[in-house]
Amino acid sequence: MEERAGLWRLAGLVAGLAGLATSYTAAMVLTIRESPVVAIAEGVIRLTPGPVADFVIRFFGSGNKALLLVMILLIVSLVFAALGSAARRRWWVPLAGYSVLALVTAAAVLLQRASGTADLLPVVIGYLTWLLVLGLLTAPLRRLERPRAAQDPAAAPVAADERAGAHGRRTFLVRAALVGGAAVVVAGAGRVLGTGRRAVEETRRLLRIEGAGQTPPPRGSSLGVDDIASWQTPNDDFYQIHTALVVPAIAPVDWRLRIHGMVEREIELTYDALLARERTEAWVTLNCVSNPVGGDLVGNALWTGVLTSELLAEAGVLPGADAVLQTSEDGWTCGTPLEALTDARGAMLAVAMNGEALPIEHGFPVRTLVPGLYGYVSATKWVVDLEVTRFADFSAYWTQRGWGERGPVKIASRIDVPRSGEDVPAGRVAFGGVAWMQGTGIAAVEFSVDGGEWVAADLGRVPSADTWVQWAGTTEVAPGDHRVRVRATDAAGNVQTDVERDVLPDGATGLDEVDFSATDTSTPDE
Ligand SMILES: Nc1nc2c(c(=O)[nH]1)N[C@H]1C(S)=C(S)[C@@H](COP(=O)(O)O)O[C@H]1N2
Ligand SMILES: [Mo]
Repeated sequence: MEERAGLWRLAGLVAGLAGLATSYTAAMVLTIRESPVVAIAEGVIRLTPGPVADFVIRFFGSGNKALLLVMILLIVSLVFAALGSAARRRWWVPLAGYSVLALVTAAAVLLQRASGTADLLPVVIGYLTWLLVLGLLTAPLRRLERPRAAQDPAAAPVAADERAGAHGRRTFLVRAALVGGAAVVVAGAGRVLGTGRRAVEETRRLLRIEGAGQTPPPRGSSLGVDDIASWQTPNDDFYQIHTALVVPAIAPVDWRLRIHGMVEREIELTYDALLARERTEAWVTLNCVSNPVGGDLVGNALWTGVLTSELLAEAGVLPGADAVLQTSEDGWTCGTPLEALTDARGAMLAVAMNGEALPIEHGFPVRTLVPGLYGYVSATKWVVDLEVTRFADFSAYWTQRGWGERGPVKIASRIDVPRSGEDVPAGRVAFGGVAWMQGTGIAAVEFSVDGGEWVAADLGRVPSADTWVQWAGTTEVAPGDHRVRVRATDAAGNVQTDVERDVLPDGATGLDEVDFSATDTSTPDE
């Protein structure tokens, strides 16, 4: 019966490794920075006491991470085999074991910098693979285990029993081989996806864009109120919107931009040629047309790049053109009014974001950025082609799907403080948030509690009309439940409308409002 015990262990091992393979490849497909096993390795490194870690790192040189991975793989392999073996007697042991492993891994993933709940998907996929494969592999084994004594000895002669046993064993081995083979293929696919990206990630990390990041946020841009979105959005916190499931990993040496169409002369640019040109740098707020009132698909960053107006002037735009059809490496398109790319607003081909080379998710190595337009008509990530043309002659990705052809931003303001449902002490209550109208600028922000008078808020300082502005103010609030609303007025005197419109087709309107309650905290007189 020793051989049979071995089969159970093998079942556990194959199921375990299959789960690692699917979770690894899921992480690569979702371009999560690293796979769950690496997250565990990093967690181990983080939790290892300093002197021990120092020793390990010095002892194994730079190979320590690989070694740690191999050690983790060996240990979990033993655990997997043990779980398979335990499944023979008690089906719930592997279930419990997988659950503990998944939870530990989930914790390790969440410990990583800038991870979100989506990063847990590979863990879930691995967990499901474990359960599925173990069930698949142990089913034939379980049939082998049926106690013979319970059966009628006459009905199950020894020869037939042995034949059934051989059959069950064969079924098991075939399944184990198929699953093992599939796991190798899946892991291999993940590796191909992963290495391309890792190489680009490494290139990007080592890249220094000379002169980028020299424009600090203006003094006074932050009002110093806790919980208002920070005036400068860090790259890791900047919202991401893209249709690509696997984002393009483009090495700068492979990048080319073609400017063509209704121009006197076509231009083809390499990354080096682009970097060799004179650069511009500006703080610009970028927002998504799908951002609902009060939503967070908006961020403010320092962008460094080359003015599109200069490139288009060099190409020589022909009369009659009114649009530029932009195409990204992944085939996404948008149509941008020609004027927005040639006027003085400072539209650029951006190479850096907050002083660093663009993060891959934000369009590395080059993206477009146009102040005053929603991202879906302007901010092409991984941009590779600019065709000067006419709106009448094409229709771009989102326009084909019912969104507006031109996408000028709309004036907006948001309440960050207090949070929805927050309980604050009654009396003087602090309110605050952000407001934006790129291209025009924000002149005033007011808030009103329970439909009462509009209270003017203080505004943070801004370097131009193209960024959001922080606002904050206080007013007396009595104990009880309340609702605060906010509205902005732009520098042209337009007051934000309270008419509510959906994001489709060209951006939401309406006023942000937050419900909160105020509690009497004054000490009653004795
Ligand atoms: N290649 C590509 N570029 C794209 C998109 C996309 O789906 N693919 N989405 C656009 C949209 S809708 C927005 S709002 C901005 C978001 O840019 P971000 O992800 O850097 O915040 O990118 C734009 N550029
Ligand atoms: Mo968007």
